[in-house]
Amino acid sequence: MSDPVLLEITDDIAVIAIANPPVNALSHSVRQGLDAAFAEIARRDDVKAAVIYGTDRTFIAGADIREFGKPPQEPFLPDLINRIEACAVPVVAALHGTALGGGLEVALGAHYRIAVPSARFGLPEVTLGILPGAGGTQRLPRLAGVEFALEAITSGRQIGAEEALAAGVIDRISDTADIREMGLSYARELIASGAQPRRTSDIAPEPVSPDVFEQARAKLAKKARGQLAPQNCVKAVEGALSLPFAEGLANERALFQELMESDQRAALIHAFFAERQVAKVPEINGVEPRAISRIGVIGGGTMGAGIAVSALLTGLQVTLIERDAEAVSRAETNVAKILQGSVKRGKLTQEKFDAIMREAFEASAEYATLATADVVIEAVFESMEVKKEVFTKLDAICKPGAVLASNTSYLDVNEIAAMTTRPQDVIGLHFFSPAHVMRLLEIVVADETAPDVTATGFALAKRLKKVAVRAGVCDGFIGNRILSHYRKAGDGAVLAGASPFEVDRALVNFGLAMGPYAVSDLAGLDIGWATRKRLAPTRDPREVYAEFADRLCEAGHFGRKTGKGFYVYDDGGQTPNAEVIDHIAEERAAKGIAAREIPEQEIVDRYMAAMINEAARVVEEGIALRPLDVDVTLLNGYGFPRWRGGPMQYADTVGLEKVLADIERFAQEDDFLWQPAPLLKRLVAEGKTFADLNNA
Ligand code: T1G
Repeated sequence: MSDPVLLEITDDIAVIAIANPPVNALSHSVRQGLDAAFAEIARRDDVKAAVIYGTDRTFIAGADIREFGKPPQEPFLPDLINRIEACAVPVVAALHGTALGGGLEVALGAHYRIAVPSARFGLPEVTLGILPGAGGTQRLPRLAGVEFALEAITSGRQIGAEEALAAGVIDRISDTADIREMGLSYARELIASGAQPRRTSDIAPEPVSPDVFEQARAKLAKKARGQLAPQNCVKAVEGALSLPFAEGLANERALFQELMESDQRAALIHAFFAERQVAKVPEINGVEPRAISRIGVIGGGTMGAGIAVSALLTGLQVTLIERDAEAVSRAETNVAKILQGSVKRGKLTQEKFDAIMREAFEASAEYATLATADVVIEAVFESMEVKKEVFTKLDAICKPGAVLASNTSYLDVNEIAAMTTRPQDVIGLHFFSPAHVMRLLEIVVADETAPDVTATGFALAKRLKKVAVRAGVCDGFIGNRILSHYRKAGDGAVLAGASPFEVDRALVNFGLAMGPYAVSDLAGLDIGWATRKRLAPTRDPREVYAEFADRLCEAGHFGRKTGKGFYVYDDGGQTPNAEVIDHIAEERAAKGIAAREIPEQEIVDRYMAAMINEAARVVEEGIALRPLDVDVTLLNGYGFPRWRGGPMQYADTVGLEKVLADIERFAQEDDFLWQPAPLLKRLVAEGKTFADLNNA
């Protein structure tokens, strides 16, 4: 591989070009190259300034995350950045693309910073379970103030060039396509004006009240409950105020190392790479997706309108079909309302909204308007009869090569494909509600789906900024199938002695955004009830069926929408519904169950063991390609705590032996629900992990 760092001397200026595609990460060879370049500059007396810039798409996007977990190699990044800062001549960082993490830290070690208008900046380390470990927590507070630095570092968010300029992170914005020239002309100007090196470490940080740190800690204890990195970020920034620079840097390093060794860092890095690896699906490798510019959506309800907005926001043309004029008008209102939400949140200008509604979006009752659609996504009522009617019409109307997709959340996509004369063009695109917000998209590949149709599904997902996961056809695909199992484990814990409220609390403490019973109330208890009734004829008589939720539904309590479910909803918020306890007590008595206290950890163990066990089956059956596909699904569609990496990462962290032992323990209570998955048993026997399968 050619040298990733090139040094050339032009007009007494040392120009350092970094060429380490795809994102100029600070790999070992890049660090060595930069170190050598600044050693060379220190040796020469004909150099009056230096410029660092990134070739191709971006400045440095950070340390090379692939090196994490391996023994660090010198030069270490903090030392390298100190060397850049110590340079005897002015150093200019010429910035474009994304200067993130160690990349921004390199720029902060330079003396002057100039950027193009589209450049973006950030210290996203906290999203990886670590913290800016190369001076970012010490230099950013000095340059931009403690409060700006605290917010930027604990959120990990990206910052635009204008905001960076206003905060003092960069000195100039220059609208040019020639990054090298931009840096050179700034350097020439600095030389001409006799400018000297301007070292950020020399700046005394503006003091702030200690309350600033206490408030940050308290806010993060709620917002980032259970997470280590945000709290260490606060401590590192605190050190920028309370310690001299060198000691602040040492404090940052110690806090960084502590995080590097944590399970949370391993889990968050796993999530980062899994969300990229999940799109690497063998069957579409090298397969050209079909062109996508016009999308058809059938159904203008919550899902259809959300899908339409998701496509409209990425510049696609959308034709939405409803059954009659009144439904068309309702659909238009739904779409406009969701888009207006983006305007209110500042994600869309009113002008753009008007342009979308005028030029990109149309709603109609005429299927004929779909004749030019490249992809049509059906999002109508979950009934095979209705789907049959829709797909028969689509088959007759749509152009050859149009992709016909169903948003069904559990119906058999093979059966839907068989309703058409073109099963090779049929696929499942299972969006999650609200479709314009949730990142997960399950791409359900039917038996006859053509590879380029699957590739088109992934291309559409990328266009919609979704995280797509390939799923095989089964009831519930990946996520909902696993969900039905861990929900049963929750019910089992309730029948054994826990209350639904204890189950919710245990899982919220574990890191879920909401407990399963609160989620059911939110979604509507009638939905789960309908599913259970649908599956009743096929239910195995050995299954221990929990009835207490049915009792609530029979009484008309469907959760938030009726003001009462597992919880009672009034203007005082939500409080446990005592009626539930009576239903459960009656059910235990009828089933002859003597309730016992279920410790919080056991609730978590039951929940996780059921999730992991069914996930192992889903992987073994090929419904999910790899364990990482299950992790990506649960992280992006089911609120699984990201800092635990997903159920399979969690299983590897606690050990598959423990998971199997838990399953065998619970099987003594219910040997139908708790049957160890063969894959899990095999991995334990072979001393392997789910991670071993990810890389197989
Ligand atoms: N290291 C290694 N590989 C990386 C990488 C990185 N930092 N960033 C991206 N990649 C790979 C990625 O896996 C993918 O690989 C390809 O590049 C394109 O990425 C000391 C310790 C820069 C905004 O957290 O946010 O610095 O799948 O698909 O959508 O304080 O990548 O093609 O084989 O995401 O255009 C801090 C992480 C590191 C930035 C581009 N930096 N990257 O997005 O492309 S920690 C980050 C991103 C650190 C210091 C600490 C995004 C991007 P493949 P992509 P994209």
